[in-house]
Amino acid sequence: MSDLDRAIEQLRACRLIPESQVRELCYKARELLIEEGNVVSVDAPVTICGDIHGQFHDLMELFRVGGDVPDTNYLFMGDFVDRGFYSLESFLLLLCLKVRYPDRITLIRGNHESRQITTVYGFYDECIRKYGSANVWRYCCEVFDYLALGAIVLGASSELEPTSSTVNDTAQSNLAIADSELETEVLDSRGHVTMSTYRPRQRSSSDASTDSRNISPPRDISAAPGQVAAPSRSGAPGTGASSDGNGSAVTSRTGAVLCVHGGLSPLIDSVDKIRLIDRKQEVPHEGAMCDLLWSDPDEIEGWGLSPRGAGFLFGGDIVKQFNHLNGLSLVARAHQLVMEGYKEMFDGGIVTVWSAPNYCYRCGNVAAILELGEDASGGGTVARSNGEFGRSNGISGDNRVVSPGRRYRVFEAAAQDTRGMPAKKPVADYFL
Ligand SMILES: [Mn+2]
Repeated sequence: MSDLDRAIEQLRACRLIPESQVRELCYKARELLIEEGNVVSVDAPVTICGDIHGQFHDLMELFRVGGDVPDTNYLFMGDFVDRGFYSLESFLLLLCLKVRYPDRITLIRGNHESRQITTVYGFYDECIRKYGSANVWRYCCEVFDYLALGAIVLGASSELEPTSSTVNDTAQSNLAIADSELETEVLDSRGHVTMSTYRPRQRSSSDASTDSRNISPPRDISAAPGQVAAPSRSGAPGTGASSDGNGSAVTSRTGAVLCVHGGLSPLIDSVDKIRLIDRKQEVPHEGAMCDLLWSDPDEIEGWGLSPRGAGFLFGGDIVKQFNHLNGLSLVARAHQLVMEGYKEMFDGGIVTVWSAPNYCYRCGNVAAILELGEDASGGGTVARSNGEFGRSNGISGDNRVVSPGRRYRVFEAAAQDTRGMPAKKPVADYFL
C-alpha cells in the first residue's frame, strides 16, 4: 500500500496525517492544480456537491449516499473548510483523493478557501490547535490559490439512468425506472429511501403552465423507519424503459452545465472570460474572481448589491441570457444554505446545491448532491479541441439546449453517535 493510500485510510478514520506528509501532499496537489485551467472540463457522469464546511462525518455520509471515490466521479464546488470542527480532516481527505484519482474528483474554490476568511471562521484556529503551528494552514492556503474557479460538465444525459445500488433492494425495485427530467430521493441515516418525487420533462419553457418552476423538494422527510414511501413506476427494473412518450422534439443536444461556487459577475459575459482571469492569488475583495465566489441569485431584475459586502445579486434575466449566450442549460452553484438541500430557480436555469446537513450542527437542514448521468446516445455536447463546447455555429435557428436529467439525493446529518462532538455555541451570519 502506498503512503497516499495509507493517508487516505487514516483520514477516512478521521485521524490526521503528520505535518511532513501534509506538506508533501500540498506540494503534489499544487503541481496537479497548476495544470488545470480556471474552468475545468468534466465529463458526465458526475455527482455535484455543495458546501462541506468541515463537517467530516457528514462528508462520510455523502460518500455513503453518493458512492465512494473512484467508483463515483465527484465535483465539489468549494467551501470545504470553516464552521465545522473537522476542516482539516475533510479538506486533506479530499486533497488526497484528488492527488490519488485526479480524473475522478474535481475541486473548485469557494469563498472560504481564502487566508482572510479562514482566519476569522475557524480553519486557522483548528490548524493551530491540531498541529501546534500555522504551517499546515499555510500549506493549505497555498493550495487554495491554485484551485480552479469553475467547471463545465459536458455530455450529461437528458434522461436519468436507473438508480444505482446505493439504495436498499426494496426501495430500488420501486425506483429503478426514471425517465423523468428531475428526480429527488430522500434518504434516511441508514441510506434507505424515505421519499421519492419526480417531475416529467417539459418540452420548453413556453408551454409550461403558470405553476412555479422554481423546484424545491418535499419537506416531509420524517417517514418512520422502514417505511418506504417511494412511488411505484411502470417499466421493468433496470431496463431504463420510458413509460411516458416524450416525443423526439427534445432529444437534441444537452447544454453544458457551468459549476461555480457563488455565481455570475457583471464583468463576465462568457465562460471564455473566466478562462482569462489570473486566478493564482488570494481571493480579491472585488472583481470577476471575487464575484464568481461570492455572488447569489435573487428574485430581482438585472444586478443588485449583495448584503454580503462582496459579489453581487443577479436575477433570472441575467441567468437566462448567460446560459443562452454560452450554450449552457444550467448553472450549478453552492454558497447558500438551503433548508431542503437544493433549490432550482429561474425556470431551472440555476440550482443551488448545499451539502452540509444540519449546518453548524444546529440549522436543522437536510443536504443534497446532484447526479448528472452520461449521455450514451451520442447526442450530447461535444468538446472541441480548443476547450469550447457545442456552441451555435452562427447558423440561424433554434439555439435552445436541452436540460440534463437531474437526480438529487437528499440526506440528513450523520447519526450523532458517529461523531462524538460537543454542542456548539450559536454562530451568527450563516450567509457567509
Ligand atoms: Mn460560500
